[in-house]
Amino acid sequence: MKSRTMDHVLIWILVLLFPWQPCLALETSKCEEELDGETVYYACLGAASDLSELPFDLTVTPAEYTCGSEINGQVYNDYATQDSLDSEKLECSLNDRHPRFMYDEDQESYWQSISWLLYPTPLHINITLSFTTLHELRNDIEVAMPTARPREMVIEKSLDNGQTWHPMQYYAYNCREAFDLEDQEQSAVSLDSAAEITCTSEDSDALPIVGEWRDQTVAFEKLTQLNRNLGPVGILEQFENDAFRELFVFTDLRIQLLYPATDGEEVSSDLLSKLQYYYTVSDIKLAASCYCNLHGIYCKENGTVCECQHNTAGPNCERCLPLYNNRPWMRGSYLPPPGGTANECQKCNCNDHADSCVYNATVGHGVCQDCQHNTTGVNCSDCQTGFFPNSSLPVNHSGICIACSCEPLGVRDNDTSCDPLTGQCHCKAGVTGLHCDQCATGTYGLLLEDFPGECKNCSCNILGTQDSVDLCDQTTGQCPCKNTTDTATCSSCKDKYWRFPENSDQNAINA
Ligand SMILES: [Ca+2]
Repeated sequence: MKSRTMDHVLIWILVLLFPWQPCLALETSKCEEELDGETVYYACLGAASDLSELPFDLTVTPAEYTCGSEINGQVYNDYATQDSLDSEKLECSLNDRHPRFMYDEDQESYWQSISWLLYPTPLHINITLSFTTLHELRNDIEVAMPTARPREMVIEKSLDNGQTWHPMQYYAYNCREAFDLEDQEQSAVSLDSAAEITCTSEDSDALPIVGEWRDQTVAFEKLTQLNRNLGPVGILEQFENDAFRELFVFTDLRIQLLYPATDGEEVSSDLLSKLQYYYTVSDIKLAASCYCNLHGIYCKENGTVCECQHNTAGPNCERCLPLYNNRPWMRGSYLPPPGGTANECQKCNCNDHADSCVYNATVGHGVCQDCQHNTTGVNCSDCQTGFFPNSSLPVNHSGICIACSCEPLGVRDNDTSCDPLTGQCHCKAGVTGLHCDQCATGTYGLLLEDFPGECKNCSCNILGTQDSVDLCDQTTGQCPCKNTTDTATCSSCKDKYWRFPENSDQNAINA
């Protein structure tokens, strides 16, 4: 077994060799495999994808704030750089500055907003990336902004498809003034401050760009910095904590551009100087994967739902399959590194008689629901009231439970149940048989309409019956008469016979 120190060394080597490799990784990307007839489960995680490989929609709001748009009948396509300001205005067209240039993998092309001619109306623009399902960030977000970066900006995220938003990082040239927050370098993040949402001045510009296009970004680098400060294993340990892990999970990301870099001239009436205040984005870079709770590698249906393994289900593999709730659902774990733990859902023991079960903490395992085939019990291993097991069949056989078929007229207190092992119905006094459908020896008539449910004595005249028996037909009550005697109880001579027998060996005498 590899030591923890070796893991540290190995992961650090990987991080140093491949700085853009995802911070979060597992030894194997397999979820499960068959080994010697047994299924072996592994925590599993797909490879991180770049933005270009992920399904998302990007929207700019207000949409008309893209350079070249028409607002109230006027086309806003003029802009300037400080270099060009004194000589001429520049113009852009919507086609050249379209939002799609933010993710076209071409560093030269870029989106550009309108210039801030509308001051003092705020130049607030939201760039929203909507993913249809939860994704997890696997590395930094880098927003390349080739002209001046905003004076104020926020990166936010939503976990509910844009219904509510949570800030991830504030950016301001003056954090105190803009957001009433202390200016803090992202590299200062520690375990204690990991959940804190901070403001940094590192990625903001004070002035409009002077000179050429610049290779500069606004970055969200909490994951990388934590990885650096906690160590690659340390950060994996933190992912056991829900609040920590959720820092990096999202359905949507939103970049709020709140104030462009200006030289302060916006407050004057100099329209021309306002031409140099605007935003540009040439590239949004991030690495993410669909969020499957370490129970799946791929997303299917155009990236909208996880292809769940480990007997899990749901868009994010966030629950167990119906018949696999023998223990509570658990998220997969990165621990122990580098392989992690699958925490797969386990099948309930329902003996093939149920399609679902629910974990019950009191009994300590899953309780089967809606047992079929007349079975019952937490494991569908008993027969329902009114049924008993066919001992010649295996317990998972659909015919395992046989109906008691007790005769209602013959049971005690209308109880038509039977012994759960033998199938013996609960007969009232004087009634016998497995199903309580027979009168005891010497009685008859349980099912007769004249006196239903009663067993009457045969009352055979033993002098008139064969072998002197006092037994009669169960249904009719007919005693077995000698060939010379008659009536139900064999108490008379047949026609044409006389002198009824005086002992058992005698017959009546033929006339
Ligand atoms: Ca581009």
